[in-house]
Amino acid sequence: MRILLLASFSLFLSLLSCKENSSNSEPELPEGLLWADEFNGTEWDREEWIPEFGASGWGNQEYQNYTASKENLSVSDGTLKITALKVGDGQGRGDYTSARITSAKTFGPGTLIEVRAKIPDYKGNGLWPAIWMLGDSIRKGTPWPTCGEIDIMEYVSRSPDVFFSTIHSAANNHTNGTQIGSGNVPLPSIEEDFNTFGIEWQEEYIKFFVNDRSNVIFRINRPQDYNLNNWPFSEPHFFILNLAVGGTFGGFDVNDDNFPAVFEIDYVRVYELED
Ligand SMILES: [Ca+2]
Repeated sequence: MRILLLASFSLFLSLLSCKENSSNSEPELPEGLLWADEFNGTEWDREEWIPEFGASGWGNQEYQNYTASKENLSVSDGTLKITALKVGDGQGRGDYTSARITSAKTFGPGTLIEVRAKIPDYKGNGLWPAIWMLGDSIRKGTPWPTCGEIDIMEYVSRSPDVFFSTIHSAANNHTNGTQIGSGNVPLPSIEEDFNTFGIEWQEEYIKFFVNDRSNVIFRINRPQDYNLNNWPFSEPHFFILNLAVGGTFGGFDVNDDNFPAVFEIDYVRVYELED
């Protein structure tokens, strides 16, 4: 992992020097930063993000069809905008479009991650925006949940003013009710303001926080007898940013007044943690 981080860091340094050569207007990056996307400019970065497509239901009988069209996925005024739209009669598979992107880069323990985002304005049931990570092994054939999943922030509009942080592994996951998570975390401003959702990720634990690193809402420790089934979190994970509509968690009673619904992400930042 450390080798991977160092490799990412070198890449970052070379990217940084390219940027410095090409533009003097880039904002100054905070100290210790390994990688970030500030979503400046007018396009999402095709090298850093991989869009996913389709209306497969995504394992939860979700309604949205993911596209990478400008209507669903765009960058403007310093934020990434994932916009869900109603394109059909409503209440059915494919009746809505939205977007889901995964990061090309992966990250692991020894990092502090911060994602500043605003949930869509509250208008009723049916929206499910999320900031989360999956173990990179899933890209090489390891099935879910053995690959590992870290849900930094999940929100469902049927439960306004709260969010959830959760981890899933082969030993602990929602299919058998053994996932480990924060439960409801109250955050009344979540639909009105930007908030920062983050994790402090070390070999021995993951701490989830909101708005300030000291504001820890949930901590999970690596088990004594750890292995890939109960602690896949020593392995690299990639980011996923998405806005789902309906489904078993989002809820099937979708309020069609929600649309267009905009999930805005100001930045994704990954810092190297001191030992
Ligand atoms: Ca930004």
